[in-house]
Amino acid sequence: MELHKLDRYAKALIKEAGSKIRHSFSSELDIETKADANDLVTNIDKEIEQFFIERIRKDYIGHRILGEEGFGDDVKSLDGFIWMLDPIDGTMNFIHQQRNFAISLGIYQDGIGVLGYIYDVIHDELYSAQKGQGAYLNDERIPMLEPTTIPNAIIGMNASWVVPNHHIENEGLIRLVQDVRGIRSYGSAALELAYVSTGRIDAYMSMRLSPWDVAGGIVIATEVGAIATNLSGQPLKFLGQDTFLVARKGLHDSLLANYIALK
Ligand code: 2AM
Ligand code: CA
Repeated sequence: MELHKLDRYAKALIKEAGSKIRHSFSSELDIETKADANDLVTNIDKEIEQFFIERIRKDYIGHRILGEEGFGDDVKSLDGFIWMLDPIDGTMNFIHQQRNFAISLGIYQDGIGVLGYIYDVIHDELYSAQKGQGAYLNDERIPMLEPTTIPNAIIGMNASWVVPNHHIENEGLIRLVQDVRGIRSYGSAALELAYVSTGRIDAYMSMRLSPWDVAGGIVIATEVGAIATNLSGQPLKFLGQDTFLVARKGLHDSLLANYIALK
C-alpha cells in the first residue's frame, strides 16, 4: 500500500466532509441521546460517517472501518487496514457552540498507526501525520516538543474527574490542580490531542475514551515526541474503551508516578 497516495485520498475526503459539516449549519439539527442524557448524536454525525464509509468501501476494498456511529465493520481484530473514525468528536460542542469539534481519523495497519488526522472544521485547520514523516498543521511542519515540568504545565482534563468518581482517586487530581500552572477542558479529545501536539497544552487525560477519539491524534502526537498510553502506562489496544494519557516526555512519567491512582 502506497501511504502517500492513501494520505492524499484521506485528506481530500476529510476536507469534503468538513465542507458538508459547515453547510449543515444552515439546516436544523436532529438531536438524539445515546447511552445517557449527555451522550448526544445528531443526523450530521451519522451522515458524515456514512459519507466516509461509502467512499472507503468503494475505493479501498478490504479496508475495514471502526466508526463511532456503528455504520462500519464489527472490528474484533486489528489485522489489515482499519480506518478508526469519529465523524464529529465533541458533539456536545458541535450542538451547543458550533465550534470546538473535529473530525478524527486514524488509519492503522496491523495495529500500527500509520496515518493520523484531526480536522478542526471551523478553523479549516488540518493536523496530520504519517508515521516516521513528522506531523503537520496544514502545510507547516509541527516542531518537536521540549520536555516540561508540572509547575510549568497546562493540563487538559475534564472537571468531572476531580470530584469523587468511580474511575480514579480524586485526591491525586486535586493535588494536580494545585500544583500545575493551569487546567483546561475543551470537550473534544481529538482537539486536545492536537493542542498537546502543538504545545498549546502539555498533557491531556481522560478516564474513558474510545479508539476513534484518539486513534488519529496518537499518530500525530507521537510524531512530535509526546507519549500516549492508558492511565496504567500501557499502550492502547484500540478494541474497546480505555483510560488515556498523552503528555510531553518527563511530564508523562511524573503524572503517572505522582498523581494518578486508578480505582
Ligand atoms: P464525542 O464527542 O465524540 O462523544 C469529551 O470530554 C470527549 O470525550 C469527547 O472527545 C467525546 O467524544 C468523548 N466522550 C464523551 N463521552 C464518551 C463516552 N461515553 N465514551 C467514550 N468517549 C466519550
Ligand atoms: Ca463523536
